[in-house]
Amino acid sequence: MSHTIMQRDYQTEQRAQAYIDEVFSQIKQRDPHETEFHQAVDVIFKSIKPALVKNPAYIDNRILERLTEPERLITFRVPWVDDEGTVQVNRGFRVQFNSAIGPYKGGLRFHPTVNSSVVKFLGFQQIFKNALTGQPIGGGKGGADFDPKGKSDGEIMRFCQSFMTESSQHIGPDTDVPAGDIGVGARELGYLFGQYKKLRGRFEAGALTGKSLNFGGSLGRKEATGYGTIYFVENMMKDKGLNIEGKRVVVSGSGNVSIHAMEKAIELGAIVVACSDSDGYIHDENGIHLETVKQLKEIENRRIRDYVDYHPQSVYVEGCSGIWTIPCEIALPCATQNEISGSAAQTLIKNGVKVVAEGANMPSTTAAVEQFIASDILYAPAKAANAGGVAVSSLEMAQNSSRIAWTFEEVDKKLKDIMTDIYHNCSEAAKAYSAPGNLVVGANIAGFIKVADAMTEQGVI
Ligand code: NDP
Ligand code: 2IT
Repeated sequence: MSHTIMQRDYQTEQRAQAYIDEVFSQIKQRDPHETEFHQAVDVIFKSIKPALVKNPAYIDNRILERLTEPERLITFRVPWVDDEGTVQVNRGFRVQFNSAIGPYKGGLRFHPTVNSSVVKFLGFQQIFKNALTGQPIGGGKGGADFDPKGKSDGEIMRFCQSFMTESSQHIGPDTDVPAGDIGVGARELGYLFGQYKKLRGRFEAGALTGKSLNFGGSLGRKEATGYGTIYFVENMMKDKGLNIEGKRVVVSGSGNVSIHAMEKAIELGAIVVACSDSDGYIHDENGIHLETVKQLKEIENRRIRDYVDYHPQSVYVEGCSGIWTIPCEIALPCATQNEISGSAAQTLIKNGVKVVAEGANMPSTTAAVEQFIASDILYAPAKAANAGGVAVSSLEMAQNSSRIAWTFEEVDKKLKDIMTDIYHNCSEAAKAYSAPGNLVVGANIAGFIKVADAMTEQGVI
């Protein structure tokens, strides 16, 4: 390479890094308290320099400032009346982050920790996740700082109705399509849909996904995130001549994602030895009895500690973080953000973990991710590993538009193909950008390029 070419490359690289640093420092200055959002931006910014070097038009078009500023952030009052007749007020959010490749799409989270930082981190990473699915969906997210725990069915219904009274004017099948996330499942989506239909005076099935099968839901959506995560793990392992059969698996959480990840892993011959809820975890060396977990968590609304009453050979431990001290070959964080610390990652690695795949969104801290990458763990970042849920949401939208319902087998086959494509696209992008095997770089660059190109082609809007 001639001296001048090398110098030019160096200058472009310096310019790209200076641009990334400048935008990141502006973001932190502007909203200093939004730490989760900063973390999600940092993950993308640490990967994309080679894409900016290859295509400096992204810098000229100020793509990073535009990508990190939501198209719209709606904050609203959610008043409702509890069973005692007392008026309660919660704060609702919807972030419509990016519509470059389709209508805003992303779940609703009802949890006391929800705030603008959490909604923005989730909405931001949703942009790239949705791009990776290959489906025509933009990025959005929403929720409320409402705690569904201990609420009656009537309270949940009144809360959902009030939440939708405000949301209905912002959403629609071609505008913004919410779905579930933590604390929002088929029951909540039913109440949300009922209120949406009443306010609209029309049956617009495609305005929400994750609906009941009785009114426009898709077979396979309930299972999609957890199953998709395992399909992704299968792809990663196959590439290294490994498979899931007989492997010991630790899964955090015992909600929608967790239960279906366990179900598929067990079906493929793995031994799931632990799972948790927000109080603590159970450890069953002979393999968790999933039917008991389902009965407790899906049907009876009880705590995971009650599992030991039915399986006395198992152990319950109070507190969540200790779950990562259990030796396993496959770790699947499927509960919440930042649940694997740097030291938990170190312990997992010391105990021989081979695969870490994120069913939850941003469950590994920055320090944990660094450890996984440095130790050559097969590490699948959330935006790739858990994209199956939103991908099947998009298939639900397609079925709603065409008024046709596919069989479970048809949806499951499409999900498998989508997860295989995501794995190969991330893997290829990692190779093309000099980071073979690094799926963080692969997922971030593949997702970023698709969205940045769509934004560029649509002009400065
Ligand atoms: P659920 O509400 O069904 O389950 C959440 C599970 O995680 C519960 O077991 C819950 O315990 C536990 N949990 C929640 N918050 C915490 C916390 N702060 N500390 C410890 N444990 C906690 O939610 P989902 O299964 O739908 O979501 C789980 C994760 O997967 C989230 O990160 C979500 O963003 C992500 N995700 C979900 C998708 C979906 O389709 N649903 C798609 C892609 C990602 P408890 O019962 O005690 O509250
Ligand atoms: O984080 C996620 O991808 C979800 N909660 C699912 C979003 C959706 O629209 O199905």
